[in-house]
Amino acid sequence: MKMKDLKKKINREVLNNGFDILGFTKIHIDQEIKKNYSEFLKNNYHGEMKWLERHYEKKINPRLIWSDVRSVLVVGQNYAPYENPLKYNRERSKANISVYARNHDYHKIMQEKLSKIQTWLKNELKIESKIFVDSSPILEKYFAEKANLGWQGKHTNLVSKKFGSWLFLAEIFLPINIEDKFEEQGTCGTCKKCLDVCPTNAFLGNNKIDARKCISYLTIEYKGPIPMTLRKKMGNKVYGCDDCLSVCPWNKFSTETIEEKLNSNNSLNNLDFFLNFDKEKFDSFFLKSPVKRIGWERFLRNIIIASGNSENTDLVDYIYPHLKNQNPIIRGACIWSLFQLLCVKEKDKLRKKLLLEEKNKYVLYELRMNS
Ligand code: B12
Ligand code: SF4
Ligand code: SF4
Repeated sequence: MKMKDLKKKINREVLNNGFDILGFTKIHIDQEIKKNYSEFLKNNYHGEMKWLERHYEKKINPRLIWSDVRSVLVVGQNYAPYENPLKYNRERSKANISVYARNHDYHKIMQEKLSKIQTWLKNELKIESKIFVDSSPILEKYFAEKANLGWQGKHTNLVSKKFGSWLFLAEIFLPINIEDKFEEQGTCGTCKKCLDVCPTNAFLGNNKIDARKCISYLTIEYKGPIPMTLRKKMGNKVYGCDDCLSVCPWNKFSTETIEEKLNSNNSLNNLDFFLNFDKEKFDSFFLKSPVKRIGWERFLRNIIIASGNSENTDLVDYIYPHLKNQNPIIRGACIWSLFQLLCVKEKDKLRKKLLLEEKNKYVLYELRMNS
């Protein structure tokens, strides 16, 4: 079959399976990208995401993942929300979950579609393949740019002229040489809205991020106590952050996703709704959502910090019971949060009580720092 016809066939199959955009590229990785990645690691900008170190060799050499791979087919899934998520930052008593996590888990949805395409490739074209989404050791944004899906914006994510900043990425490794001619899809120009909007100043300049400061990292990946200096900046965000994506001017060309399981039309719940949860309720409420992967305790930590930022003193009664939690990180978060909401007299009462009862050094440190 001619290359042009093969591409056409695969193109049709990928779009028929519900993906929104695709492109082919070779597996070569530019020297500069390898250097940037290793600098990112050397500077420890990845924080606790140690798997990014373990992934390094495979990421810069896709043949270590699959020795037969010759090309990468990159697919994109539009998950554009129906309204600008920046507006949710103002709803201080609500638990602000990133639009990508308000519905079903995109990993599962994309994996199912990729599996169907993989079977089709094998049965129809006798082509073996490997499929990947997100957590695999693949430079997804780099390959997406090379496959003409868009360009890596200053916020480090891929920007598309058609879908703005709202594309999930996934890959199919192919054992054949098939590629699209690289054509620059666009640039950020002089815009730097994403850099300016970041509440925690996580960007180190164009295309560079210190992930340790990113609210997405802090709420999803980071297990410890949220650094004190960043707590207020988290506002009501309890899972991920969309600020740098939301301000991107290219979003004006995007249209709401038609993938029902990925739309973010469901409204946000109040913080007290979650403060009343326990592990069982958490597991069943987030059964199909990506939120479940952080587990109840990390989610509760985030909910308590957001409650401290809410200026809603009604939440105090819902926070108090969590002071008895076995996990010192939860008790520490409660202290910080209560000290944001209580009056001087109540703070004093709480301090005296905790000084008698609390034995954990870290929790006592929180008490000292917040007194
Ligand atoms: C680790 C990770 C994170 C980390 C680190 C983020 C980051 N920017 O690397 C954290 C937890 C913070 C994160 C957050 C988010 N993530 Co994330 N994440 C990943 C993951 C698993 C790996 C990315 C990685 O390798 N990072 C390491 C750095 C070194 O890689 P890099 O950004 O590609 O770095 C390059 C550039 O920065 C550049 N560079 C570095 N220095 C310099 C200097 C100059 C001068 C230049 C020109 C370039 C340059 O070179 C580097 C090497 O290629 C990918 C999936 C994957 N397998 O790729 C998803 C992925 C990037 N995440 C994604 C999403 C959606 C998000 C969030 C929006 C989720 C949310 N709403 O909370 C946020 C966005 C935050 C942000 N602004 O990046 C999507 C992005 C889709 C897209 N359109 O690009 C991906 C691709 C997952 C997917 N399959 O769809 N994420
Ligand atoms: S996701 Fe939020 S915290 Fe992270 S870099 Fe973007 S704006 Fe900053
Ligand atoms: S907000 Fe501006 S600088 Fe940031 S990615 Fe979009 S176009 Fe580029």
